[in-house]
Amino acid sequence: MKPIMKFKRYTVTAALPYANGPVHIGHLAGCYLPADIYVRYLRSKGEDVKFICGSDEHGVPITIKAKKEGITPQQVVDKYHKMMGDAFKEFGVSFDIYSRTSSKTHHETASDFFKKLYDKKVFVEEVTEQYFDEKANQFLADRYIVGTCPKCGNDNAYGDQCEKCGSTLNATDLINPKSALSGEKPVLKNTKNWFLPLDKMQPQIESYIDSHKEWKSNVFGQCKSWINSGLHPRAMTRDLDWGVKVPVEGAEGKVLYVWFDAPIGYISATKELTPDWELYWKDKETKLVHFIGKDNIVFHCIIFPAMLMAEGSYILPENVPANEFLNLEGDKISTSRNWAVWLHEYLIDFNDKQDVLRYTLCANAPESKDNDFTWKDFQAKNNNELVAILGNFVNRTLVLTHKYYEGKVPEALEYSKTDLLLLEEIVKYPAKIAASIEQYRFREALSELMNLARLGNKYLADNEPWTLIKTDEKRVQTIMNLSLQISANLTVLMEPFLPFTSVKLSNMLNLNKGLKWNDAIRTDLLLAGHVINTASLLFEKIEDDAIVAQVQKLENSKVMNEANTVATIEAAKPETSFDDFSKMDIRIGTILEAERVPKTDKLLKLLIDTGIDKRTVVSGIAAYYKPEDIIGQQVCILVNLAPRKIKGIESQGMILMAENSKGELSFVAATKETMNNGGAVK
Ligand code: B3M
Ligand code: ZN
Repeated sequence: MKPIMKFKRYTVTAALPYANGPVHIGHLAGCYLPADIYVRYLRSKGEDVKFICGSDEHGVPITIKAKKEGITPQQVVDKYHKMMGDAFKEFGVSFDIYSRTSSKTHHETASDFFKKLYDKKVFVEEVTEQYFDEKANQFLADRYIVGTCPKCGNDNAYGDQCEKCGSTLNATDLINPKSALSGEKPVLKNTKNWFLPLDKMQPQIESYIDSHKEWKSNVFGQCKSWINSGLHPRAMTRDLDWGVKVPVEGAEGKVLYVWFDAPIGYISATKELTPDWELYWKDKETKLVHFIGKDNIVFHCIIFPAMLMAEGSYILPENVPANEFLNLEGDKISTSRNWAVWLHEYLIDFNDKQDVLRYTLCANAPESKDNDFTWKDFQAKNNNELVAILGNFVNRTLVLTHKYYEGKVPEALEYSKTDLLLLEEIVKYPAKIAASIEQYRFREALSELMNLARLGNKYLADNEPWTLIKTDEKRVQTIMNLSLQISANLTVLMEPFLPFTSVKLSNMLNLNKGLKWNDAIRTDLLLAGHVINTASLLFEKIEDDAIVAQVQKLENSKVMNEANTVATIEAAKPETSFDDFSKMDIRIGTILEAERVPKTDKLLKLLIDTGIDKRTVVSGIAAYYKPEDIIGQQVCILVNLAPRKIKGIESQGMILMAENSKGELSFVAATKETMNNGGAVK
């Protein structure tokens, strides 16, 4: 175990999102919300902290989006940078700066960083064969290539990463690579690039990772598995025209690899924020923490630290609390399929309910495994927890205070035994919640916060001040005083999680605005005689129709998607000559027999009368037709296809099928029953 180090200051970053689309709940739950809770907590503890973020405006995701929308990459990033920044602000994500990697400071910082490594001869300069799309006349970096992952067989792996198994890849590792631009098979062509020799740095990187056994097990485990399979040199430059120009001679037409420039974005943003930026990046007493999603682990735990080590003057990340993914109603969140809850749309539908979403996403955060967001659960969390527990407790407390004492905090006269036990419990919460937050266990922290509200609720229910008021007014004063103290402590402790509600409650209680985390170990934040303000509800019940509307909205995107899928039928295959086509001998035949091929789902064995002979054909139509339904069916059959063994049966031809608009296969045949077998199809 490492000695627990006390840090003087904190640099906390949240992954720089690609500026190629609006922000959805998956982003928020993945890293921005936990990072914000962590930072708000640190600020409340009085720590010196800088919270850094900005848009990642380079890389292929941007240029692909630009191509799709028919606008320039600059127009793409301008549009989404603003939109993302606004969404974060509206949800209370309290960055000290939200910058962008297209800024001048960033271009200079990234360029200087590269130059420094270049001058230190860190890079290995190498001419390698890279994929080139001859049709598009350009080299294909990373996401411009798709193919089959050599590790897990996923057919949609990118040239730099497989999102299914999380492996980092080089484009040449992909099986059956295809250009994302033209769909063509790319060719290999020579080009010079600069590589970070991760292989040579492996011992250093390994001992760095090994010194962080306290990291979350998903993070540590992934790092170990990469290291164990051996690190490879990785190109830090790309043949592209969008990005930070490579600042050395002989690098025309090349830019820095986006995963080289993007993490430096954290540094550039800090530079823009404060002239003291070096303290936040180079002082050993600074704790550097990166909040990210799981697909970014290798870049933050291995590649970026390797860059920092090679540079030499920077501190290394102290922790990288990565979350897993959040799904939506049982399906992967997807921008292209519009399967998402967009923050800007949520705000239109649930005006002023940012904290309800923050609460649900935190309570359900994918901290140790992928998790699911459902609208039903959102409603339940609001109605059964926020309204029924936290809201109910606070509301009863404030309403009774107004009713019995005209809004003046009553004095606690004499504590009963249960009061004393309660007081003992209350003061434990700041440390309990803090311990969970400091270990990046935000769900646990939030449930502790709710336990404090539960405690208050139970206290009111057990003591029934509304009954006692008739018989023991003095006792009621103490009960109400204690309930008010719990409300005040809740105001302080909820702030990282529910900042909007905290402000609202603080105003209702007319609390001193400068209260800090450790003030919540006191039980006298509200002095007797202090006057509180009018009470209003902290949370409102969400009715079924609002939830049904959201589910319907998602259903609509599903329907739209299906419609689109049919509309975007695969691109036509390359041209074929008439001569080639006319070589095919297609006849009309009739199915005489049909049976399933054992141990397969798709195959039927057919006996077909072709007019010239009777032959066996194996056909993959079992999903669409039952054998007994197709006896007598006329079909088009290609009779001069070379025979082929399928599941041990020799198939002597192929029947022609076509896809209908629902994507199902149907027969291509003359409908007139008078058509004779053997008739050639012309
Ligand atoms: N833009 C990937 C992403 O948005 C990337 C993160 C950069 S952090 C330096 O998932
Ligand atoms: Zn894979």
